Amino acid sequence: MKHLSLVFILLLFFHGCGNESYCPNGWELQDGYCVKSGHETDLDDQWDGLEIREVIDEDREPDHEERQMELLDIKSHDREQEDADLFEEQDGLMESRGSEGEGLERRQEFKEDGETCETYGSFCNPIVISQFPFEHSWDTSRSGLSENDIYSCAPDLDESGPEVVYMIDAGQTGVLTVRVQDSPENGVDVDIHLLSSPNPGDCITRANSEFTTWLDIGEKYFLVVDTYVKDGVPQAGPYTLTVGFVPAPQGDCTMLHGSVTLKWGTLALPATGPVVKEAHMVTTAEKFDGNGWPDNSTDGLARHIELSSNVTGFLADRTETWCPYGEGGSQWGQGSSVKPPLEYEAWYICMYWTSASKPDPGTRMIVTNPVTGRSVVAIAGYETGPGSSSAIAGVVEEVHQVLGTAHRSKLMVGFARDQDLDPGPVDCVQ
Ligand SMILES: [Ca+2]
Ligand SMILES: [Ca+2]
Ligand SMILES: [Ca+2]
Repeated sequence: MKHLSLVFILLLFFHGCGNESYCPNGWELQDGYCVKSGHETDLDDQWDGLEIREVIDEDREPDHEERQMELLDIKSHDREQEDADLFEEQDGLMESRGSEGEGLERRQEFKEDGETCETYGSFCNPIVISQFPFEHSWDTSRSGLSENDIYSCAPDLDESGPEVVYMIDAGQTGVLTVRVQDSPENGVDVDIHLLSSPNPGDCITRANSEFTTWLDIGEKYFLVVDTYVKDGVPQAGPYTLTVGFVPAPQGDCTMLHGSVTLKWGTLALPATGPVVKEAHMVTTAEKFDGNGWPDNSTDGLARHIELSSNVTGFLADRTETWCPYGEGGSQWGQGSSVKPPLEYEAWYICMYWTSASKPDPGTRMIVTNPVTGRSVVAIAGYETGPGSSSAIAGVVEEVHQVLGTAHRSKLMVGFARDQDLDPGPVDCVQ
């Protein structure tokens, strides 16, 4: 193990020295630094004595304009009126739990000539999701639609039972969490599939009960609740669908260039390496009796998750408990500084700072998945760790979930040049 750690530290330093293997997929070496392919570096900027590497994205602008044009098209006046009409009818549908909607002539792009779209919850007449959190209880055994049997995401699974089709219109880039609650103990197993077209070959992701994925503005997404067929028997029946969305506003993801002193050594930033999954901290919004802290690893945790979800809109299932008791004399859920506010705790990052290098609470860092290019604005200054050079940083579980990564996955981290960024998912425009 000792040898591995040493190799890792050496690798870290080689990174800054221009070892080409440092750069992840989709990034390239320029002037000794990893930048996204197709970007140019500008090393002139200075901030707080740290050298700044400005990343100029020449390709991004027209692409973004195109997306805006597409959005404007989608959001034409007629459409908005249709949306309003549909929402009234959807409300009625939800109250009556599955009665047929009337006159829902909308989103007809996929209707063939002469075909009627009477089935509410079909591809040419989908149930539109445009407000979050969205919740809908229905029953696949009451769906008149059964067109998709197999999805490219999981071609071995038999989904030939009846399905219900939703369309997602978030109107902006962000992170979607979809959950479906069914009852396998009663022979009901419906699954969730996200498609980029009505074609089941265009499956983006799927799950038995929950998935989290990014949506891009201007793209069209269908969400299909489909019935799994087990031993020839369709597991159709009632379900409750819940959809949450965390917007990813556009932001400048430029990371400052410099080095940071940690308790185990000096690290050049931005750095790419293993990032551990951290537990939860008690926030300024929470009150506890007695000594003011949780009594154990889960005391008040469900309330914490609910409060946090209400603030962020992030609905994915959480698995971590409170930060452990006893580390440096700490209480359950206590970090190394003051309590963070709710909206910061959901996105916190820590490194093994020294007392001199510890950033002020609220300091913005950028965390990027080097495989997908997706990024989160993380908040430093409330927690310190992990206490070993075998990981470069730690992030609360929400950050890993949003980036599609896990405990010790390799992530790129650095200090944000823009310290006014909103915490959470970010649509990097620089
Ligand atoms: Ca089906
Ligand atoms: Ca299921
Ligand atoms: Ca299933």
